[in-house]
Amino acid sequence: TEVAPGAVLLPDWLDEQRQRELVAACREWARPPAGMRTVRTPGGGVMSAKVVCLGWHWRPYHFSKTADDGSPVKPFPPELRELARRAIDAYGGAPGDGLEYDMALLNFYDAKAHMGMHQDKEELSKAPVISLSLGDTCVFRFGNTESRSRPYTDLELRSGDLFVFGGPSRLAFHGVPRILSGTAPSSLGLTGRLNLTLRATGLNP
Ligand code: MD3
Ligand code: FE
Repeated sequence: TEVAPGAVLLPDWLDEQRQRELVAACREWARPPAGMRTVRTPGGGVMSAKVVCLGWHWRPYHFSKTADDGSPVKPFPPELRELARRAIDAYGGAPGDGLEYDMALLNFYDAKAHMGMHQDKEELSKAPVISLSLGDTCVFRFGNTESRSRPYTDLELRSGDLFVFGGPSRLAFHGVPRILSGTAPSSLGLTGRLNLTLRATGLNP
């Protein structure tokens, strides 16, 4: 379903088996070196969601190849390149779209974590951002391209949902005001929420 121009939500896109495999892989990717970390924002704040990066290391306003602990960033795995291609197919991309994905950003939310309204503008590529939700349901706030305030639409993202943000929606403000604690499918063995985004940085290796 097209939520806004270029923003397509495909509920329940990942079956439970695939969700379990992804959660297991994310746990591995979260291990040090270059594992899960806390992100400090330039304004002196701290993000409440914990972050893991693959392919490129993201800091606010900057991509690099070196993690905060000085280790090289983990590689972008071929399985995620294939997942991106399938997601862009499902979104309705043209043949060949979906081959340029080179980084993943994993956000781990506990019951109290949230994410303020922001735009994702670090990437040089206009390729859509691919979002996969795992674990607890969240309230996702999808706004406009002008400011972080109204008008915006609140919707729930559930475990297994695919959401692709391209076209005019690529630069929309968005955030996660809250996590609905205890709503994760019990078979996942996950407390909290895990969001996996796949991106094309448009940067050279
Ligand atoms: C719309 N993550 O990592 S996913 C982020 O659930 C981020 O962890 C949220 O915002 C999360 O930057 C939201 C949905 C999402 C991701 C990226 C977008 C929506 C987007 C980029 C552009 C427009
Ligand atoms: Fe974002």
